[in-house]
Formats: sequence, C-alpha cells, structure tokens
Amino acid sequence: MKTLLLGGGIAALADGAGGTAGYGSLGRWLLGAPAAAASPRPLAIPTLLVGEPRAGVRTFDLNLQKGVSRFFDGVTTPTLGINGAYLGPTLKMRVGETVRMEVTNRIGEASTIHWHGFHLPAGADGGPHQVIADGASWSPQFEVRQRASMLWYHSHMVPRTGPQVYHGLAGVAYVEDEETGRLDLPGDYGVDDVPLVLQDRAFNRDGSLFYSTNMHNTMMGMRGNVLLVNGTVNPYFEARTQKLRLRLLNGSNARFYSLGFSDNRRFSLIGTDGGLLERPYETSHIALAPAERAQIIVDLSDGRPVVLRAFPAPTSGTMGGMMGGMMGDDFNFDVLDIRPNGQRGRSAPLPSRLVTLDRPDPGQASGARRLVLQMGMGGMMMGGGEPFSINGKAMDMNRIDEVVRVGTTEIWQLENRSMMAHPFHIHDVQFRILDRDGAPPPPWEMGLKDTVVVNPDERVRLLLQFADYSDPDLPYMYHCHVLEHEDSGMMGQFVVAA
Ligand SMILES: [Cu+2]
Repeated sequence: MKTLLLGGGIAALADGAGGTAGYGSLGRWLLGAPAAAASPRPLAIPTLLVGEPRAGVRTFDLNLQKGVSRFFDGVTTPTLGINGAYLGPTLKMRVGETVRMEVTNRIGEASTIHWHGFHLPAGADGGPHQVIADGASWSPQFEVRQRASMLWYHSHMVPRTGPQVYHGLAGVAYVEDEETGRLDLPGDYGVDDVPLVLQDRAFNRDGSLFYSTNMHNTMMGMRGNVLLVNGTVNPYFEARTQKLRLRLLNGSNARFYSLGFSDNRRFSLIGTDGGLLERPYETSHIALAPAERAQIIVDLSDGRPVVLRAFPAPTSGTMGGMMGGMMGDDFNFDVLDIRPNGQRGRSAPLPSRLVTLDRPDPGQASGARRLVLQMGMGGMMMGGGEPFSINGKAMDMNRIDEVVRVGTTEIWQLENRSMMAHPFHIHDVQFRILDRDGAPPPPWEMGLKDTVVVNPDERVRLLLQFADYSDPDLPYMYHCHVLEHEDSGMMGQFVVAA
C-alpha cells in the first residue's frame, strides 16, 4: 500500500536540499518526521464572506498577507493567505448583482488576484496585466453574469503564480441564482454544503514549504506528498445530515486526482466548473485536474463512516502517469474522513433534473482557431528552443496572440503534441466541450467548463461564446493550469475586440 502518510500517522517532511531533487528524489520525502504530526483534525471550513453593501455594490475586503500556519502539531510553516494565514474566505454572491473587490497586497512582493471562471471585463480579470504592487490596492468592480457555480480566485502573477498559489494565495467563490436556489439541494454552508480545496504540498525539515523549479519540478509540475484539504492535514468531518454536498476544487499546482470513496459507494455528480449539469450523473469515481471543480452529493443515510480518497488519476497511460509510477509518486491520499453523526437530519431527495443547458451547436460558430500545446524537452535540456509553448510561442506579455470579435461564437481546437496531459484554462468564458478526437464528451463533461484536460496526442474541440465585454487593448489569458508550465510560458493572450 502506497498511502505513505496520512493513514499511518507519519508525516514525512522533505530534506530541504532543494537543489538536489531529481528523479531519485523520493528518498528525501521519507526522511524524519514528527510522530504525532498527522493526528486527525477537524476539517477547516473557510470563513464565509458575504461582503458589505456599499452604495448598492456588494463589496469584499480582501487582504493578501503573510502568515504562519500550523499544519502539523508543533511545527510552524510560513505561508500566504487572504484575510488569514493560509488560503482565503469563501466569497458568496448572487447572479445579477454588482460586486466590488477591495484587494490590498501586503505579501512583500507584487501579486495579482484572478477571478477564475468569472465572465467579466478584461480590466477586472486579475490576470498578469493587473499587477498589485506590494503595499498597493486594486478595486475591480463587475456584474455577476453567469450560472450558479463554484468558482475560485488565485494569484496570477507571471512568473510567480506557482509559488504564490502554492504558499496559499487562493480561495473559493460561491455564485448563487434563483434557478438553483429552487432545487432544494443541500445548501447549509459548512454543514451539508462543504467546499474542499485539495492541494498536495512538500515540506522542508524546518516546517517550511518546499518549492523548487528545477527541471524535474518544472516538467512534472510541483507536487508534494502531503495533502492539505482547506489547509488541514488528515481532516475529519462530522456529518449531521443524510446527504452531503461536497464542492471539490483541485487547487493543486500540478497533481491530477481520481476521487472516490473507501467503500466504493456511488455518489451523484451534480455540477462541474461553471455550473450544474442538466441531471445528476451517478458514478463511483471522478477525475479532477488542476483548477477543475466538481460538486457531488453523497448519501450517508446508512450511518457508516466513510473516507473520501484520492487515487492517482487515470492519466496513467501518459508520460506523467508513467513517470509518477516509476518515482513512487502515484500516491493514494485520504481526503476526508466522514463521520456520520447519530442524529442525522433529513435531507430532501435529489431532483432528477437540475438545470437546462443549450445543446452545443457547432453551426453557431463563425470562426475557428487551433492551439497546439508543446513541451520541447530537448530544448529544455539543451537550453534551446521554447520549452513550453502554444503554437510554437512562449508567453509574451507584449504580444496579443488572438483577436476575437465580441458577440461571436467560435470553435477552438486544442491539440496536445507533448507527452503529458495539460489542463487548459481559458479566461472570461464558460465553454462547452464539442468532442474529443471526434467523439462526443462523456456525461461528466457535458456541462459548463473553464478548464479542460487535453491528453497527449489528443484533439479537443470547444465551443466558446464571447457574448459581451470588449476591450481593444487589455487581453485575457489562455494557458495550461499546471502552474509551473504556465509560469514557464505555456500561456497566450487574446483580446475581445468590438
Ligand atoms: Cu501543462
């Protein structure tokens, strides 16, 4: 059994000799550890922030700050957080209202905050062109124009997105609307509606986070051997209802997960990145790549304790999976030990229909684009070429790669010509997947998405609608959400022009 840490009560801390980590780096993870370090703890629930009405605008005060976290007993870890030591509050807002974010940066270096999955003007997007200098503030304002969903926010500071998110600059957003409110889904925050932010991390012996961008960690993306869930190591949750709605975010820099329960029980997937599915999809496992979200409903009416577990994702046929296996990097992680309480409250039955979505019609598209993802590993080792590129080009802040017309619908074909899977994220829109290598998407990919996995040698076609918001100068980003790939250049820029 390869569950190294959490179940066994051993937390392995890394050696700290960052420069030496290579293919044989597993050893450093197995060195010394405080024995009681991973004793079970109650799951941390991020503070729910509903903002304050100021002149009719829902206003959120968000302070990016340095902090000290205690992930393990008796060990302190310097981290970054938003209104706290690690991660940020859950921002709750409703479709149709205007929100304003008062973001102040006090982390000691420049940063940005990107509203991931939000449809908004480019100037409010929080990408690498909306830099907030250390000590400065930024106050974007926008109308919430999309479906009820679980979105998120995180640093997008080129080329420091990887380390800043890794240290804690991320948080969750709940967008609600009337259509979804009427469904009677579990919705009591922190009780039967629980966000779970999954992040794998590596630690140095002194308790600090281990982060390195040596060639191996850049290529594979930075991975760790300890799973944090909402910043909690080895968490448990006492369930007080028959049904539990878990809103999962893969907030990891690079690791893909396949999630299921310890007793293999089935559950219902009700939503993906940008909103609910048309109907619940019953399954025993779901895959979640970095930046992807899933909302699931699990039935606990049998009263038995159960563990939500993360298995290596089924990218095993790929180079990433193979290398992970070779390196002993194909961990199982216990995500959450769910302990049903004896007096569980009744939950409403799950509706058979959830929302109505348009059938994606490629006939609506007036344009098509092709984005080819490449990793030039030869170039990386020999120091030539573009190691990470889209259409042969590495990210350049001063180059607009694509110009889209506002009010149009387009088909984007993503082609992966590398040996690793890339979770591809496009700003501004929630898109639909038309097909993978010509085959229609599976039921769990039929909803609204902002991040899509493109497997090696695969072609994925997306349908994107650029309904409104134009800006001739300020671009949106599209990029791989393995943050080390993004920081290394697998990103491009598009403007939506009038
Ligand atoms: Cu990638």
